[in-house]
Amino acid sequence: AQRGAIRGPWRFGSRSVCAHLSRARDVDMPETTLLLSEEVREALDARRPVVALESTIIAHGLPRPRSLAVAEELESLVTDAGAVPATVAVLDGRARVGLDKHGMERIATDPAVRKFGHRDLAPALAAGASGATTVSATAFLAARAGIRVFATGGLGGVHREWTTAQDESADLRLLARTGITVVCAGVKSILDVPATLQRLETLGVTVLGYGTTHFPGFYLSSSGLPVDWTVRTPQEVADVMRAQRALGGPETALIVAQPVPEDEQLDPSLHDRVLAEALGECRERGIDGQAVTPFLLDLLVTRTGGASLEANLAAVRANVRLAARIAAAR
Ligand code: PSU
Ligand code: MN
Repeated sequence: AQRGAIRGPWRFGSRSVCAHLSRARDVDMPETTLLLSEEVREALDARRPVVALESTIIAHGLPRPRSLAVAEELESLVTDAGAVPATVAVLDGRARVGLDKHGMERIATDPAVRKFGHRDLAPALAAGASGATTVSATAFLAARAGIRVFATGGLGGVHREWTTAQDESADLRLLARTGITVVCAGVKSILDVPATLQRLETLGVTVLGYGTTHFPGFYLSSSGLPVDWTVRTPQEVADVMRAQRALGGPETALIVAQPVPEDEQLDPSLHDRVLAEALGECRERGIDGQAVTPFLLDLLVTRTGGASLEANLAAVRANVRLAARIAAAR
């Protein structure tokens, strides 16, 4: 395919969008499909640091109405660190990279906002639907826009009942084929963490522990499992990103796993007790598919008296700050 070519009946509104999209391998995406906010487009043009943020955590991962304040806080953390935030979502059938205040409010407060993984994007766009994007959809759209760094809380992964339910988050497969650096606190501890790490190995996704020799445990600072590589500065992450690009080959994500600070983690014994209860209730109530993760996260918030929410927020805040520093490192 012609890189960056303008084809078909679509019209690209600006050359800069073409330039960013020319990173994409063989498909051109018209500007009407992927809308970059003015701020994000300018920053990418000027090669200033940009950090992508997902919206599922805002719409379905955190309790309302606090989620709106959190969404705004996360964007400010990026701005304070000298980078431009790009929260990703689908609104009225348009994939948006960078939301305005109204868009952010809709994601945080409108109960009709759905949860879109990567596979939901095409039908959502065709139907004119609105939804928050998970890690898989966010990483995809951010990479398409030319953004290299993305921050979230905990990735999706292999669920504990995977032998019977085959529930493995689409996050993993998408990250295996998308060139983006994802800063996270590991994978959500509601998952089968060893099985998820094994899948990441099989899929060829590089995992770096940030300031740790152990894979973080989302709400907990450590999952108890070792990581093969440890980095200690944003510059070291940027060096790995550069080496990854220099090597070429299939594009895969780089996972930067940063532990939630120990004094902000959830008490491990409380975590284990409450999680066991929540998993039991999820099974009894027959909750499945996309509903599993929001159900478990929400129940944990209630049963820990809000402590899991504080640990989740502490992890996300730290990840957003680190992502901004990585985006700024060359
Ligand atoms: N990180 C958080 N809270 C969340 C999520 C991540 O701190 O709610 C979301 C992400 O959007 C992730 C999704 O992609 O949970 C995983 O959902 P599932 O297991 O249905 O793939
Ligand atoms: Mn799932």
